[in-house]
Amino acid sequence: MKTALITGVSGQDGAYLSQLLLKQGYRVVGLVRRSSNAERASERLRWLGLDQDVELADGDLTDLSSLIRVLENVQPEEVYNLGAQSFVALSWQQPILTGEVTGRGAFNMLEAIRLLGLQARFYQASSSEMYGLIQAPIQNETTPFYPRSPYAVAKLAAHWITVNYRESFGMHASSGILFNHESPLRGIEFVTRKITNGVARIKLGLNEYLELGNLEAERDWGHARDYVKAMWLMMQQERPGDYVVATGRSVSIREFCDIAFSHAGLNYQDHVRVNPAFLRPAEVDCLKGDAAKARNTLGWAPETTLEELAAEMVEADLHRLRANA
Ligand code: NDP
Ligand code: GDR
Repeated sequence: MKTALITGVSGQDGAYLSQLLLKQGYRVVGLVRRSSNAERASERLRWLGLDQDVELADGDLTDLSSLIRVLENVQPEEVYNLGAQSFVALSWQQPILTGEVTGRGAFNMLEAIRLLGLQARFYQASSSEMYGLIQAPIQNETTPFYPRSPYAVAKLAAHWITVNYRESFGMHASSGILFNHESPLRGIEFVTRKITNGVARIKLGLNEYLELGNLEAERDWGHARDYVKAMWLMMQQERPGDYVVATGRSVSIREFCDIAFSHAGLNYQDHVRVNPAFLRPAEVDCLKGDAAKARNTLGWAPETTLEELAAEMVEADLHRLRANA
């Protein structure tokens, strides 16, 4: 039985990755930071019915000693570094914390593995945000990066230290450059979930309007359940590497509103208002990924359409609100 350690296990991807690894027969240990409400750490795992199956270990990406202790105890064969301050908009409010967790956290984890002499394979959750001010209309592994937020700058440092430890120390360290991926377990502050939750609230008569920022930004959105498969596949390769994971279809926030509101029989134009408070100091206007390398080398392809994803998210939000009524 293989053992995997997942940082960020309480987040969206941590939950879906746990599900996938448990199905493959892994022992899954998740790193969680101490909270005054321990229940919250397992909330997403509980949604997937996995809270009894994932072991939790206390630690924090900013605390090297805790990472060393956990790695020493757990002795994982695979380490998935998903932990981050992952909300781009917040990274302008808390740039230093974002640098510490999202950037230096990866340095800490790689260094902990190296200091202990573990043979563990390492996955870094890199991001399409690193392309920022895009240098090519469709982005692949060779497209130059141009980060546009403190978050993206931190992710770029984490990405390059992963490449560097691979090249310097021969570590099996891979970096997945994942484009936006969503699900019913997406945090409510991210735009897709904010929209699907808004649709559900409007449908149930709890609100009349939804306030958003830039409706013209375009994103290449996939389903988190599909994307965690790509992470696992990277770790099963004989050689480590960097892979873009994307659908190749890019859609504006406005179009996503149209899809999500239409699913509930509503017209988004009657309910969406623009509030400049949600605009960002620097925007990433358009992202569209070319996942040919993942398709050809890993045999990976997305399985869920954007319409299916939006429908699943709206239905889940309706269900949640009705259950809490
Ligand atoms: P989430 O925001 O849902 O989850 C982030 C996780 O990181 C949470 O479990 C959080 O714990 C944990 N975390 C935060 N700070 C620390 C810390 N100091 N020490 C340890 N853990 C910490 O993110 P996603 O699941 O959506 O994304 C997973 C990873 O993939 C992130 O690194 C993200 O930046 C990256 N990514 C995501 C994409 C997406 O579209 N979803 C696309 C590309 C990259 P807590 O619950 O305690 O807050
Ligand atoms: P992003 O996701 O910044 O791409 O980062 P988010 O959903 O926050 O924003 C996507 C786009 O929507 C626009 N937008 C709004 N965004 C939010 N959150 N709220 C709004 O009201 C709103 N209105 C318009 C944004 O300006 C932006 O253009 C996500 C995170 O998961 C990162 O961790 C990850 O690395 C990248 O995806 C790939």
